[in-house]
Amino acid sequence: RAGARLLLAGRRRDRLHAVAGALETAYDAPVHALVLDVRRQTQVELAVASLPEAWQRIDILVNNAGLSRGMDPLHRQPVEDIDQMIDTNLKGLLYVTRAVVAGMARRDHGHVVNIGSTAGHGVYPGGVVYCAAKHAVDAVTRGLKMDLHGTRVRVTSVDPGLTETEFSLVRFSGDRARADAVYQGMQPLSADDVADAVLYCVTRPAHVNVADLILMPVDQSGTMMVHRRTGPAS
Ligand code: 8X3
Repeated sequence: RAGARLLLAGRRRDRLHAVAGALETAYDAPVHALVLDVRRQTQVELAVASLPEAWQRIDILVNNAGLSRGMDPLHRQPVEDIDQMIDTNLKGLLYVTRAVVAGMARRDHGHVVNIGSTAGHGVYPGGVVYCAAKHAVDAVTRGLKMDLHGTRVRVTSVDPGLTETEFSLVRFSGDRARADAVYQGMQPLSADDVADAVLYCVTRPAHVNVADLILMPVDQSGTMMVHRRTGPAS
């Protein structure tokens, strides 16, 4: 809608192509879809290096891949869950950023938007690894801006609180009732709310760098402080 050409990357081919097709149809937007798992460094490197000529100049990178697994204390958490969070939320973000930012620095133009979290500003029980990864994303955002100091490349973190996507369903391994309970009686943010915040950041005048934008539902006043207007369904 804002006139961007869209380079979409994701693991799930069917969903990726469905979204690409829908965006092409709805907005007449040029779309290039890339099946990519950000955890695979060589795949990331190769994918970015072998983009078709017309898609090589990336102006805006949105690092959105991320997830949370479980809410058990660390000593009861499966090692695979720890690895999946760190590999995706932190290492994947580093791999993609490293591959894309080189061109931005060379062209003295670009914008990196990291999707962080309120979990990058506070911690909560059962969130050790997720919060640690999001704190790390906060450090990456601030450090990357310093790495690029003196260039016109912008670096932003957009940090949402409770947002109803597949996030809780993934965290609770498909347990729909447990996932729904997270948003019970309150209105969470939507994916559109977060996208709107990203759009705000990337459409500021070129000399303005939004360093960090934290957004929460009005019913959330802290990571664990949520006002619920109705009780659980009986
Ligand atoms: C999402 C925010 O509080 O559900 O990153 O971890 S929270």
